[in-house]
Amino acid sequence: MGLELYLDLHSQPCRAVYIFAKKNNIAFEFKQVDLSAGQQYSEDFGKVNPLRLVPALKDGAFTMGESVAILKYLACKYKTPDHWYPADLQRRARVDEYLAWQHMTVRYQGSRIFMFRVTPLLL
Ligand SMILES: N[C@@H](CCC(=O)N[C@@H](CS)C(=O)NCC(=O)O)C(=O)O
Repeated sequence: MGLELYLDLHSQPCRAVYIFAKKNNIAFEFKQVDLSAGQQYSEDFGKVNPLRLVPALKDGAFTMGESVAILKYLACKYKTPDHWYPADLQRRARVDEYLAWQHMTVRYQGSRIFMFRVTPLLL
């Protein structure tokens, strides 16, 4: 069984994983999880990510969630070009620093803008 990525492209961390895999020509099966239809609560998806969040990954019997951890897994497993996740400790630490920082800053604030400014326009 090959690599499967469980995604809903309305989700920012899903888009990050999707773009990274595509950009690096990583072959995967796209498993759509429609959050608006509540598919994250299906029994099958619960076996992939018990936290019921996307993105999630299945690689053979191995499953995991969390976009940042998935990105690092893909970078290491598929040996993507060095600039993505450098072998050099300090250059890698810079990437890790950004990945740790973005959760509560760019992503969090971006989600709030979407929730409070964009969503009302769609209602
Ligand atoms: N820290 C997680 C966040 C994952 C997350 O919050 N995913 C949202 C979509 S952006 C989700 O699956 N929500 C489903 C729900 O809340 O029911 C990551 O980076 O992967």
